[in-house]
Amino acid sequence: MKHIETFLLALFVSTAIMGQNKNAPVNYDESQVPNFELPDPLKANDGQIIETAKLWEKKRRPELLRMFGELEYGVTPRQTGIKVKHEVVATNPNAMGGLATQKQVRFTFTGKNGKSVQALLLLYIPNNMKGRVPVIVSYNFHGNQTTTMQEDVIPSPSKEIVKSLGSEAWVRGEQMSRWSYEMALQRGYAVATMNYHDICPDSPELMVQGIPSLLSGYDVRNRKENEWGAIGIWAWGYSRIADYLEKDKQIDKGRMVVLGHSRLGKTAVWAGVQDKRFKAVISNDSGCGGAALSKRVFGENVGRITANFPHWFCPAFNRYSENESSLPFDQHELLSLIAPRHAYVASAEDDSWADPRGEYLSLYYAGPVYRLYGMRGLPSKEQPAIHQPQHYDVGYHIRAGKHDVTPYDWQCYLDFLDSLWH
Ligand code: GTR
Repeated sequence: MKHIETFLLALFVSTAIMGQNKNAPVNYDESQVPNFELPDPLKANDGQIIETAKLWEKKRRPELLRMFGELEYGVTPRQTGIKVKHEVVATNPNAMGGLATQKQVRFTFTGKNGKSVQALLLLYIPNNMKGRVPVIVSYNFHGNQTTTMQEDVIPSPSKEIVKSLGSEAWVRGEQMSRWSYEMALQRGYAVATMNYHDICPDSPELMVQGIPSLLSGYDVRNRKENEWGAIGIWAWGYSRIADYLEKDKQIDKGRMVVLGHSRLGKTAVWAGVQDKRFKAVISNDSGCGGAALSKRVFGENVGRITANFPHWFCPAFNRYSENESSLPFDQHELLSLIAPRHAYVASAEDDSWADPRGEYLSLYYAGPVYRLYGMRGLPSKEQPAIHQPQHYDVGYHIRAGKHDVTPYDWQCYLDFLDSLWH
């Protein structure tokens, strides 16, 4: 008995220290949202009020960026020592019935330790356009081969690594509904995709086979408080895709967009915040740790996410499990770091786990930073009705249905991008 008591006590103490809690209560009732105070993005840590874009860029932006690195996603190393080689392994000038030129590019990452990792980029470039075209960069969940029925798309290398995650189901075309390639191409946009597991398999056990294997001493279960996790590494991967695309003669490097769904929406935001080459950043249903405000503690919360996905964030984020009120920042400040580039947040009506209202308010409260640049954030605190997209210098929509990416979402994104660039 004594042993059991001691064991339970030890378990309790260790989870309390770790902070993560798989059973942290989940609230879906708006009336139970705690009273919370959101930090003011325009108030520096020393209390100074930021009144100009210049001071924002010099003082407040770097300060906030540092906090998100130190306390949430982990710090992206300045130098990884990783070298990247690109090789075009397939091309098809007549893909999608002549609509596009398809290229498949193998990335070989080699670490200082001599190990290497391979990833495969699938790129569709519209044929009906003169000159350079904008590009939407977006990771896929189950491999390039699942995004289209096109027979010539080579399965992503991660297919083998992630078999234990159920990759047998990851067959050609299986995720097609999430990839409105034709629509994007017809409207003059290139689309580039890669499987995120190629960069870093999404499990603490398998991660060692991705980019982490090239980083000497990296051990996801034994990290420094501010050491990066999977989201940070995937975000780094998005920047490596940008490195390639900005050298492609058909791509307009001044119009690169990063788009991600759900965990990859969190990743897209963190990538877009850090890498200014992304001129528009699109978060599709990114929820907790993405666009949604943490302090509302609505739907998925810090306790749940850090317990279920201990490899996503840095260990310091565990401190805020069931303790969101003590976060020195909130996700509206993350979105505000995208200014003066363009942020777009999308929600789905039935996706309460991702807290649609919290996603909306987060973008709304990033508004003051946009206004510093003379740009238009969201004008109203009232969330719009479904299928009423709000397109200013930032964009928002909520659609009917569940957690997903649909042709309607793509249509809204393309309309928004057209409003900026056409
Ligand atoms: C869920 C997770 C969410 C979201 C989602 C997804 O299990 O709780 O934060 O990332 O997965 O990526 O589909």
